[in-house]
Amino acid sequence: MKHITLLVLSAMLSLSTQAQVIFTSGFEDWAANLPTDWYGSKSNLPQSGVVQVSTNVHGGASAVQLIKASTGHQRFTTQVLSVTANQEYEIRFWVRGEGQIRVGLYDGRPTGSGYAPYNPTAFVSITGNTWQEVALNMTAAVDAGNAEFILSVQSTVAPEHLVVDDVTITALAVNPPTPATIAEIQETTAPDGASPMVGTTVVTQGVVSALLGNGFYLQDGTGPWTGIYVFATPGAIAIGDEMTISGTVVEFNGQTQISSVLNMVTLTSGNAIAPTLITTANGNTEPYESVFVKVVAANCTAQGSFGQYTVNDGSGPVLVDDVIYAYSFSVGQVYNISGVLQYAFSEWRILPRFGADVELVTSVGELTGEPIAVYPNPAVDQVRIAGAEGDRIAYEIFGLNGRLTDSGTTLNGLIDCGHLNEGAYTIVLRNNAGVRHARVLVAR
Ligand SMILES: [Ca+2]
Ligand SMILES: [Ca+2]
Repeated sequence: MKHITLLVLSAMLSLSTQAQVIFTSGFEDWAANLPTDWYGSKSNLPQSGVVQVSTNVHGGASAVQLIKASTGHQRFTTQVLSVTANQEYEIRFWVRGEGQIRVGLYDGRPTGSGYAPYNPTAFVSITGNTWQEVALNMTAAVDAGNAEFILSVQSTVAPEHLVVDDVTITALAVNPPTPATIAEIQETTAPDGASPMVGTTVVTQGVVSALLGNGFYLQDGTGPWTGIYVFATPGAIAIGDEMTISGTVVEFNGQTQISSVLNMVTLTSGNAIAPTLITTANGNTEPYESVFVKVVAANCTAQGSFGQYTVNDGSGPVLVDDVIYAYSFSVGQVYNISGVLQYAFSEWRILPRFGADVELVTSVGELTGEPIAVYPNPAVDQVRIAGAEGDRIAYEIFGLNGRLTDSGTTLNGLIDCGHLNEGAYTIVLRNNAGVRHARVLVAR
């Protein structure tokens, strides 16, 4: 049973990618001196320039003669046809006589008064009055049920002018996009961070994590390589939308993007997105490009220009930028900050999305991270971190007022606290595995 279902599925998939003829005309049916399947509303060639020909036809009993003796093209169009956005069509026909001919497409697109640009479909010059076959391609920009394909003619020469017969319009086969996870697109060892899939048309899936004016970020799970920027107007898309997107992988100013988007489908909405906890130093590294990240207990160390601030959790500085949401950080204060990690203008920056992405740490209770045991507790001049005796782990020690009191790196799992005043402290520990915290009382 399963086998049969798979066969049917694969048959459907292969059908959807095969070329399909959508229109044929041999100019055999005429009414009121016009071919019945031509002379749509976008025609501006006068009716006097459209003549039924019954001698030296290519097929059947008649063909059409198109007369436009001067320069300055005029359109002879099909009746309305349905076209699909981003689908390429081949317009194939036979022609004889003398003059210039090219193809075009009206699909009601928002630009060019609804017409596809003629460039790069240049005029083909016809001479010698022998039948020749011409095939030219046009790509629809939008889904349209009122599209008209165009034969554009000029500089036709008597007595034959241009005679056209046996037109076939075919929706060309589409190479199906390559399925790839965001991590498969992003993970790279290239020094410049370029995707190994540059130039590939992919289909991928993720949850929208942030919106920009002309694009958005897509997140697939958590961890390195799990975010990507999509260069496409978000429209009605919202944060939390789970989407399937097909488009081409490109590198733009050092950032990996999905561009030339073919298709976007929203599967579900309102999905929660968990941030990937990173150190501020990791915020300057390729694996976290476009990932929805969170830094914890980061000191604001400087205010720059253009809404930028520098924050540092002790591991190294990273920028926070107001590209999406402007927050007035205070130099010297400690923050937990979530946002997408953007690479632009040769800089890495965390972009918070709204107020909830910035937490001012005013008490140690707000620090993120699972608690970890330390001993002895109370401590006198040293504490030892349980289960981390052999590791070197970056730490920061915060007083009850939330202010950073000390920072350093553990040696054999030991932290010195002999110089601390008696009292309660929170120790924040971070390594590649994440962020943990411990409470310790210093008493003598
Ligand atoms: Ca014919
Ligand atoms: Ca990249």
